[in-house]
Amino acid sequence: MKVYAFQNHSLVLYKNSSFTYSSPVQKGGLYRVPVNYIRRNLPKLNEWKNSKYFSASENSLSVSMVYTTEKLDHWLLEQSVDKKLIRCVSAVFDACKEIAYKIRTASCNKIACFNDFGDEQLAIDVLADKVIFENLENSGVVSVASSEEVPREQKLKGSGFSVAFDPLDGSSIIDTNFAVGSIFGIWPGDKLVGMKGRDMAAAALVVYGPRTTISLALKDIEHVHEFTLVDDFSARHGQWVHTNEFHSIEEGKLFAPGNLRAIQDNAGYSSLIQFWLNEKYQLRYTGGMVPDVNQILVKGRGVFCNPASASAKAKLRLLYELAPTAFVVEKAGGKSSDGKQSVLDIIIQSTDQRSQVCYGSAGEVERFEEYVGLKVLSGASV
Ligand code: FDP
Repeated sequence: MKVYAFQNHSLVLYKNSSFTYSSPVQKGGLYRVPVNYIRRNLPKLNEWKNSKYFSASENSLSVSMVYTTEKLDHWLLEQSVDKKLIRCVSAVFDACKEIAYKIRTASCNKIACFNDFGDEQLAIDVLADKVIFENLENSGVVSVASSEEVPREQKLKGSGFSVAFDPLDGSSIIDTNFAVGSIFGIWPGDKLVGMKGRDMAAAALVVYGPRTTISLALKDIEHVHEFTLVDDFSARHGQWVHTNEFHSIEEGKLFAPGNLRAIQDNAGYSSLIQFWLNEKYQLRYTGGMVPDVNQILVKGRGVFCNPASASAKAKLRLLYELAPTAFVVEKAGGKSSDGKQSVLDIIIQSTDQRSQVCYGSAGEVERFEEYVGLKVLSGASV
């Protein structure tokens, strides 16, 4: 029997056997118990196992319990988010739920992971791309969509928003079963090129790890909100529940240094790495940008960077990866920089535009600008 405790609001019980509960229940399925009921009847959560309201024996019962906040749709309604934006965000969450399931059930060889889609066996990143396009199209509120897989603006039949996404970031580590992610940027209107990150209506970072989570940032809502996919053993492959809120990124000795090969001809980056080593920072780098950045939100401290050099060029794309991630990081109280300015202030000139980047606490991003800056990129000697 497992007990997972999250914060406030309601208790969700999963049952795959019988158990006794004070109200009549059906066999099987999911039961939501209002938090007031829990407070009245189970003043101490850890006493629940011995309570008269839940009885269990080793042989007859297997119950897992999640003590959590509200479901995604209730949360969105409570925040008074624009109805069209709710439809767009819900389409993203629906797509990610399906992708999470496909990733969990994929089979992998040494090169890639595959899953069934219709009658075909498709690589998981191609599959993720299809699933997202279908969900955005069906939402009716997306007029333009563009994906890192097919980097051009494609007209959809809806109207209201334009969405850029990286369907499966970290495709080179998916066969190793490391955490991978998806990235979404949602802009109002019907174009992506010509916009800035700061113009976004919403952005999201999705982590497919031991848990599937989405860190969602909405323009008019404070902070970043984490939703966790909680399995409900149904054909819907789970439901999203609000599990965390990220509001500050403090100074702290945690670093995730990307594109390390650039230290060969970027002396500023080499010095910055030396600074972190001298200061005995904790190394936490997986090679997947989404989990590497998302950890900064969860821990509330740290730095991620992916600097460039003449021989190790910038790899990450502004539209699909950098701008949406910057939107999430800055909403969570952190900073972003390309070496000189916030990533949110860069005008997106083309779908393929790339940049070096740093995300993290204010002090770390300032240090990146000081050590790395644009020195190598502008041709200045370092
Ligand atoms: P991947 O190529 O595996 O999709 O966005 C691309 C990305 O992963 C990032 O997630 C990651 O931070 C970066 O590339 C790692 O690049 P290198 O493996 O070239 O260092």
